[in-house]
Amino acid sequence: MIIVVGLLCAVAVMAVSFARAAMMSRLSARSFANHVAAEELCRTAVSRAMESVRETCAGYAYPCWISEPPAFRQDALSSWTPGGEPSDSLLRGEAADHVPRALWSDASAAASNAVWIPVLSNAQGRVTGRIAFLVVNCSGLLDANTVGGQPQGLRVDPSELDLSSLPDMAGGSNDFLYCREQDGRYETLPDLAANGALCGPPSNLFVYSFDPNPDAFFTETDSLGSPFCPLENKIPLNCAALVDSPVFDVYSANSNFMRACYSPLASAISNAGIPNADAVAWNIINYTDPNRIPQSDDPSPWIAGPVEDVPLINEIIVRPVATNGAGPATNEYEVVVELWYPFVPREVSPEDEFEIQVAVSENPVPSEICSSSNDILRAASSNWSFRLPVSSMIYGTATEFLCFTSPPSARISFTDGTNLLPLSETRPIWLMVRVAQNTPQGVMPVDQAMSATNFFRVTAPAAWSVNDPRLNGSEEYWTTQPPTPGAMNAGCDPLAHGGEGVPIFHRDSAMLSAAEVGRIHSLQQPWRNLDIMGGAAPLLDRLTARPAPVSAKGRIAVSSAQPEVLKCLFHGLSLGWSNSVVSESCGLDPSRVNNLVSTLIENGPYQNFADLFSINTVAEAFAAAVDPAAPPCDFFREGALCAIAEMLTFRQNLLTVIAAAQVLGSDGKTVLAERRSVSIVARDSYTGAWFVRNQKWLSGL
Ligand SMILES: [Ca+2]
Ligand SMILES: [Ca+2]
Ligand SMILES: [Ca+2]
Repeated sequence: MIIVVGLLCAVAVMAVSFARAAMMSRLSARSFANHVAAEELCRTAVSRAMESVRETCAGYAYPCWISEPPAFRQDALSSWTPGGEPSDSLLRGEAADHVPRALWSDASAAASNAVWIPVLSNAQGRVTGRIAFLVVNCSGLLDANTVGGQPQGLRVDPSELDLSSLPDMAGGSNDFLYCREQDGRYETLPDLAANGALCGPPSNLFVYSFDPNPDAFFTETDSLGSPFCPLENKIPLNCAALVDSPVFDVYSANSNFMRACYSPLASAISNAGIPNADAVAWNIINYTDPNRIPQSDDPSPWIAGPVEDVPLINEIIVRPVATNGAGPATNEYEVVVELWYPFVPREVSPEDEFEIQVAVSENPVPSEICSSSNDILRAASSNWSFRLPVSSMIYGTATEFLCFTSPPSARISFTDGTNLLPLSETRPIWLMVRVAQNTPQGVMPVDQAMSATNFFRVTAPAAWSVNDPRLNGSEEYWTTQPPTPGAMNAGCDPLAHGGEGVPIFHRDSAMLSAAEVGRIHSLQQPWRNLDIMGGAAPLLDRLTARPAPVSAKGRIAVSSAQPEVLKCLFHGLSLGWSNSVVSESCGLDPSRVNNLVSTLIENGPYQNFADLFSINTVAEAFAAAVDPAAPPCDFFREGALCAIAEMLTFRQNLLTVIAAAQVLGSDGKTVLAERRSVSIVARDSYTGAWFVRNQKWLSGL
């Protein structure tokens, strides 16, 4: 009996224990299920947040939330639904450490407006949970993992940025870079905050950057941010510099080059709305190709063809020779030809084997002679014609201009048998001047003066000057002027009417930045190059200096609203050029940089380069940022843009999403579980595609 009762008691105890354990398991299972449901809701909240980003960014390359409903701030967006119940602060606790300080005021203002969005169960239509979110736009910050660390070099990589002006740095940028080296990659903002060289929580720095392809551009704005956004690849500028096989058969390019390189380039230029697209394309090709022979599809490209950095015929003087060099002038004449080499950084050396050819004839010469590359001296009276080698020419030195005079043996004279007779309408001479280069293919003309069809008819002593020697093949740009042998011509003003100025920069190798197209002669008027901070800005969107599509890290959004980030782009920047003798350099003016930065912020955000320069104030601010003491020429005027263009992106949206989710009980009020997370989301502003770079669960409720 006692045993039986004892057993029953034991069984009863076991049953109670079992029931209790079962209840505990059930509770724990339910709690676990609620916890999982809350995490799932939290992920849903991130997706819902990105849906809000998609809606508000449709048609824009950069978030512009300032004009949206009241819950939105410039760089922050929060969950909102009509009549929504305010969510408790999304930024409490650990979450706050994930917001860059530069964005704190926008983030906290938006967070205070965040509301819960109810989540309804499909089956019963009752509220089973709710979500809230805050999206902080971190696109306009610097990627702490990639910026800085390298000296200013070719100025094409964000690692060349000078971080020393950044207020985030406590002990100078070197300390920061040293700590970064020790720490390795930063994955979250608190991770970055542990870098001992920052003066506090990161403000203008972020831990990620992502531009899926800087070498693509969009062709239509309305569908920006959707999968239907039409994208095209940018066209390489450096085709002529980078192809391995020979491209040119003397003056013309082979068909492979024309199909693969020239045609896409000319089309892109034309599609950008630039006049004279063919001529501009050939100018780009000759700027980048290693030779100095002007190539184009023109049968005589040395006459009015593309620009190469060769000695250019600048002034032609026919003058009487003084008796014994000092006495009164006689009716014996000499020709003086002035060459100008206005190019940097390249120079002309004797090894380049340039020569000047002056052909003088007492009879009209068939125009075919002018347009043929055959030696012109054979077609002229050889005793008045001459050729002379061109030795060294270096811009900024005494050899920038060189004059070549008829040798005594080639002086021009007419005689009646006794006396020398003057030049006159009835006793004219015909004159043609060329510069040629001795190449492995033979002596090839590279420049020719006056016009394609005429030997130049001279009936009296005079001096003829050209305004822009690159246009010296056209008669219309020549005028008679007081002679200026060895100096800039009377009637030449490289800065007139917004002209580009001198020197003219010419590489004969690959461009480093697409913005170098601003140095390309546009052929429309003297001293005009492509205005990349104006009508030619669309070229920056369509052309690339890189050989192939790349993924670039650390690019900076020029639409950033953070002044310190934009200032960093220009900090410590030095602009300049040098040849073997002369160099010119200048920095930027800090107060004018501040003005440029505020102009950029006031007028942003921007869709692309064309949009950036659609208003003149931005171009003016770029030009004005350069030290006012800098030489007045486009090399410096466009220098600040040229130095940053390859580091910019319009495609990179980086978002910190703080999400909260609650699972609610059957009364729709009791909170059964809550989860909060912070995610870094990278978004392609062109297609709207996005991915979560990392998601971290936040501790505590
Ligand atoms: Ca060239
Ligand atoms: Ca060439
Ligand atoms: Ca001159």
